[in-house]
Amino acid sequence: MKQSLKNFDPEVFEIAVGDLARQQSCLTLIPSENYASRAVMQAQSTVLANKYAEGYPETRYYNGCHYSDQIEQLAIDRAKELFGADHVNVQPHSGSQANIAVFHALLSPGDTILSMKLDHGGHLSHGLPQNFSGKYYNIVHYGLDPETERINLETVADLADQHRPRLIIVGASAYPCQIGFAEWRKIADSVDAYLLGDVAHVAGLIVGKVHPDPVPYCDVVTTTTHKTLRGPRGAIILCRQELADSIDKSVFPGLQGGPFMHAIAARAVAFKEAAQPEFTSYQEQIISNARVMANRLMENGFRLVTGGTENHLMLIDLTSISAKLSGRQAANYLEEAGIIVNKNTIPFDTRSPNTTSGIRIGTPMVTTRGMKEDQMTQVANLITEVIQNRRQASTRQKIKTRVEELCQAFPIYEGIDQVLWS
Ligand code: DSN
Repeated sequence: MKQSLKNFDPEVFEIAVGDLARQQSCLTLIPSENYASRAVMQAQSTVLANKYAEGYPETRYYNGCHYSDQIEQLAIDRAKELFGADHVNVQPHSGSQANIAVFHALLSPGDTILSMKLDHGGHLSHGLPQNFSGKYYNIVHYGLDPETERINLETVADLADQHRPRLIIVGASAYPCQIGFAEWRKIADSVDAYLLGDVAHVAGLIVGKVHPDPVPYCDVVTTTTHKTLRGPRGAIILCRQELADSIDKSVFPGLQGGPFMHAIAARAVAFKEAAQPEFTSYQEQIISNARVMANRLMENGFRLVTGGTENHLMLIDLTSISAKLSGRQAANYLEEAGIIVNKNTIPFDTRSPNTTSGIRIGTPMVTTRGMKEDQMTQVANLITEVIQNRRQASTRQKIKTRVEELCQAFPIYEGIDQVLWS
């Protein structure tokens, strides 16, 4: 009971230390990840984890919830202020669970949902046939326009008119363009549908005012808290006051039991961080870094889906380099060189999601490290060198050394004792 993790279970400790070293020495460009701060991680390892607190502040099903009530109310109040929302539920364990809770609150099984196709940039929980959403609801998908590779709002409006969905979902996990929500509100109103904004990827950009705001237009907004928002893993649901009761009941007791109070504490810390002026500069830098990286990649001969980026991510169409090169191969080559990206389908991809013709790249993590435009040009050139010389293992070794040097110049955590209880 009294021994430290390091002393009691060196096996687990060393694995965590190993991943810390990996995170320090690799350039991670996965747009949905980030480095949570030391304060966020500390809050997440507090004794608040030991408490069952089913219910909501002041209406719990367990005794001894005084501090659980305080922490959850603090998280709610901070999130409401940060997003300007009428009501916030801070309990969902993940983005998918937040979406399930919304569906349970607003829909009956078999109701129609209009949402974006996964292979055009949507999300599993937006109606993939193998996912709960595809099994329990009637899914109609919109995709991207083959010419522009953007969402065509006229097509969305036509589909809505034809299928009369009860819910329209706007939001994506691999879409490099900004989304304005006012037009979506008009489409939803035209068919009397609810509008859900799933802004998991861009929540930080929204707080930083470098992306349009969904809150005035959507009935409900879901977001994870660990992507551009840079908090701990988890999710929240924002909604209009009249939906508050049904959303809360849908999360608990509808879907979840005890909330993770330590995770809620860490969310509260993240909301405080996101309210600081530096957070806005961080979000501006993410966007600026993404533009610079996209431009250099295009100058180096890569085609990017939509011809660039308007947010934190970009999709490289590898067929512009070679018809034979898949996303899986490219991501593996890059990992050998210390650059972590993920394979991703591009619109109208002929390859499977496991192989893909694209890779997805984002700037939130390198921006958290403090990198700016100059480093983005360097990173784009390193990616290019790896891909152009993909038959040469020696190039990957050479680039790995340069990646490690760059990472050393922009450290994330200052030492093990900053982030691990030793
Ligand atoms: N899995 C996330 C992503 O990588 O975009 C979405 O939830």
